[in-house]
Amino acid sequence: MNDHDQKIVTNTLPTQETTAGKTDSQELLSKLRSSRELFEKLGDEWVQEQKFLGDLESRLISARFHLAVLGQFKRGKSTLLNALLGEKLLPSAVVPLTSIPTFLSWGQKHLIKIFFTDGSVKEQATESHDELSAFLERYVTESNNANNHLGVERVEVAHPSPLLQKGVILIDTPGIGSTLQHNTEATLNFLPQCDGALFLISADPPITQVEIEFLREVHSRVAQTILILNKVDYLSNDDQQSALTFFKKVLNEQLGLNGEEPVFCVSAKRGLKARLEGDDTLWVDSGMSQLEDRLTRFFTEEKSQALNIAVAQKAAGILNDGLLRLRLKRRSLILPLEDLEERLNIFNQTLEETEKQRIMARDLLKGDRRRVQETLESESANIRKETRDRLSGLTEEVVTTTSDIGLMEGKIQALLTEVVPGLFNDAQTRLSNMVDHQVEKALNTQQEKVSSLTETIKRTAAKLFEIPYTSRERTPALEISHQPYWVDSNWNITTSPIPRGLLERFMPRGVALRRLKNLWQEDVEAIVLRNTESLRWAKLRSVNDIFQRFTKDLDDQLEKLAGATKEVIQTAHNHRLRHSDSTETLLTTLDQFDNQIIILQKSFDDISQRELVNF
Ligand SMILES: Nc1nc2c(ncn2[C@@H]2O[C@H](COP(=O)(O)OP(=O)(O)O)[C@@H](O)[C@H]2O)c(=O)[nH]1
Ligand SMILES: [Mg+2]
Repeated sequence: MNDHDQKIVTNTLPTQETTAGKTDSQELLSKLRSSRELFEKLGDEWVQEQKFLGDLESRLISARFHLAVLGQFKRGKSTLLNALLGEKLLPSAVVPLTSIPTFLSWGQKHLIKIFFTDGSVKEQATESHDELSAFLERYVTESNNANNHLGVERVEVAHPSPLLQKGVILIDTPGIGSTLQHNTEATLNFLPQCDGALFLISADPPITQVEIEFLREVHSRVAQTILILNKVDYLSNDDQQSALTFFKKVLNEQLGLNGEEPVFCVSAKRGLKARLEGDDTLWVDSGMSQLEDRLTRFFTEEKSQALNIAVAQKAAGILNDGLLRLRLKRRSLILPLEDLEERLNIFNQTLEETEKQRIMARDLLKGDRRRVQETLESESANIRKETRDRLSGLTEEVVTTTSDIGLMEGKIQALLTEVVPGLFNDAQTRLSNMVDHQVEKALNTQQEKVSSLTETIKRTAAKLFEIPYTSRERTPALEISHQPYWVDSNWNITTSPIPRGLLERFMPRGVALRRLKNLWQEDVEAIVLRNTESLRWAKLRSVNDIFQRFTKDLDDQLEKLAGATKEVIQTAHNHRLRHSDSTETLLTTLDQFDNQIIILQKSFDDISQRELVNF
């Protein structure tokens, strides 16, 4: 990494302060860098350590906290986000918006990116506020993009707000509620990948049963929820108190919360005004200032602490491995030559044995993969049957309950538009849960197997060369990256282009109805087939992809460890044969590195200990 890169790094790190004054993330980052540089000086035999430590640096730098803003339509989600940004950017409307989430993250300049379901992207970069919000409005509002006919998948906005610079990504979500039922399901599917949620209600009208149910689900799916009572500017102090008491009573009775959950009372509208006019007093009065503090302090710190612990522990483990090989090399430089060769032979036998076991484990994994694919196929067949039954039932009901044949087609179209997305979102969630669970189990078993093989290699080497070695917990390699993704897919609802009911109107009613039932049955069949197929295909691809990547990662892990361990012994051996006179100098250098690694390792341990105490 050159100087230029380093500058960028420092600028983008979350910047919470600890009691020591220096940020933990920054201290950790600088230790990671020192460690990596140390292994770079040690040379190519430690290239794995250099790479792993570099990976940890990037992970720390790119850590982001995903915070979804939730609530029914018109509770003021977009207004609240605009207030936090200090700009009227997101469209705030009286009509329901489409089911398109907007991701707000930090950028030096304003930039809007519209991602379409066909994979294309449209960008708008301008500092003109009007152009930006007009551009957004074109894609995310129901009035401009009814039923998402433009095929937008998601929207990303880069914005230079200080809150975003702290590493928070704010997500404006479609409002839940009865109007667009499938939005609720899509939002719920999306939540487990978020780190926290802001849940908005207001007193106009008071919390509804739909919202209570939604909040209940949110609570069970997302780690942290912050409750917000918005639009308090409508209320007198007394009214605000009674609204709050009522809300807490509901939380207690319906959700079993003990009443200690803080509820932030805000006026997003006044907050926005305060930011636009630079009125600090109004910002505090609007309640937004307290909310903002809570967001930065609580969420970003909590997340970065957990991440810091994980990173520090991993780094200590990496140093441990590097140290073991350094000592192997040192020992290989001083053992009598014959003795060294004999030990190297024994070690090679161990490597052959672990290689055999690795091949066996890989075959087992192939079997697991086949079984996952079988589950996927049989569950897709179930989904096909269930959704077909459900949709046929519903269309038949329309046919039998509508007396005017001319009205049927419209009714059925409306019904399909309403029901299909929810139905297939549910199916998708079910299929995913089922398959993911099985995949995870298979991969975990494989992970354990490979971990135990790598441990065998290290232990054998240590024992054979009489080096003290304590194993360090190395967290699993399996880390599927979790950028939240919106699962509200573009489900197919197209029926036959030939208008129905024209011909049929002139037939005897019994005949006409039978004919229409059959025709719509065919449409339903086609819709079900297209949707289950796209669902099955997408999942199959992702399953194959993850198995492939994982197998390769684990193979690499083992192969590289074996190779690197053998290499240090081998190069020491070569060194002995070629220039035995310079061995003393090399030994002294290795001892110095040994000391430095121990010091760094201790500082990683300190960071993870200190963080743990703070929790
Ligand atoms: N009086 C008042 N109105 C608000 C407040 N926050 C939002 N609104 C209004 O409520 C309506 C819906 O707001 P919007 O942000 O679009 O809600 P969303 O659908 O949840 O994103 C708009 O007319 C806003 O001006 C508030 O704090 N006080
Ligand atoms: Mg909105």
